[in-house]
Amino acid sequence: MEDTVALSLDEVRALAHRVLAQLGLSERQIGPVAETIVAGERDECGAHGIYRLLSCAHTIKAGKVVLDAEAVVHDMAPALVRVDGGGGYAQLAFDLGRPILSEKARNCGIAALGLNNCVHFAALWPEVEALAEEGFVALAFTPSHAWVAPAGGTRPLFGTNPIAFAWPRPGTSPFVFDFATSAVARGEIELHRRADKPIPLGWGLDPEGNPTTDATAALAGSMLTFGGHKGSALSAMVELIAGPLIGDMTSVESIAADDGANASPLGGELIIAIDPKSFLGAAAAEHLARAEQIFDGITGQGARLPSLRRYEARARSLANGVRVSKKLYDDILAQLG
Ligand code: NDP
Ligand code: PYC
Repeated sequence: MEDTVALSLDEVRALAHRVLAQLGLSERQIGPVAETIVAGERDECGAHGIYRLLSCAHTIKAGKVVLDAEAVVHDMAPALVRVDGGGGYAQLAFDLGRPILSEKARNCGIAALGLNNCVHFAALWPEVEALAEEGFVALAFTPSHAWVAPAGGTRPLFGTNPIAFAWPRPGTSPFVFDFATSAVARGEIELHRRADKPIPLGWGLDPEGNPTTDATAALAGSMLTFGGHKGSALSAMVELIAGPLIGDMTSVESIAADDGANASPLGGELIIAIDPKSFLGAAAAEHLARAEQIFDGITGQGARLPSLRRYEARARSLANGVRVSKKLYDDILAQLG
């Protein structure tokens, strides 16, 4: 069995702060970036927890993050706001834009936040979950780097392009799902490569376009979308609505800007918030209660709700802390010189 190290969540947070500070990231960015890393580790989302400190180190050392970025708000319309992240991490721009998005969604019933010119390495569920905790139905989308072939093709065109959705539930944590439109996130294949483990067929093609179980070959070749043509169309949708619609890069443009550095993707993100109270007025509570029948219908037949695993992991981690791979921990400590 793999050697592990036990850490409290405060120790995870302190480690993230130390590494990011050592890398020269501004205090203003360290806080929100560290919190998404802590949240990923806490909820046992291995590909987006402290492992991402290594990609932060790589991306920052490659000069691909503006360390002292200042995000700037552009109020576009009563229900539309854009935040230019100034080349810093997306968490900085989201932090600034989120209260404005909430206010606009309360005033207009629906509102959209476009984040521009940001570096992306994180899972999207922390953002939509936070909006659902405020009572909104929320959606988020972002392109990444061109790593994924369209269904029927063999060459990278799309990013791993996640779609996240959250629904507020009375008296309990929101219903949330968040997944890549590729068969898995690229981080998951990277973790297989680190552990020297084969990947299942269906995750990727080698550089010659053949199906492969070799993680290194899939990373060098192309990843595949989930659900054949359906995941492929959803991935194209993410490219469009979180790229050209908000004046930002496609995954092809992001990887071209990367210029071989193998750094985290650069570009945009679209977040939509809908206020059920504006749609439904006094009947909102009744309809949200009716929605619970859907969730009962899922769990009532032994199926699980997306987000349940995370919430269970969260409860465990809050009580007992987390265990992280010793090799990963040592690799992160090495960043501190
Ligand atoms: P998965 O394929 O593991 O899917 C994750 C989602 O599906 C979660 O909501 C999960 O809930 C739910 N789920 C998984 N198994 C089941 C099940 N048996 N029954 C019900 N629900 C289930 O994740 P991916 O590899 O596609 O993506 C992982 C993360 O990577 C995402 O958070 C995504 O945001 C992130 N990512 C970020 C990118 C970026 O550019 N910023 C790019 C690509 C991915 P639960 O969490 O409870 O298990
Ligand atoms: O795992 O595919 C991924 C990913 C890309 C950017 C952040 N995560």
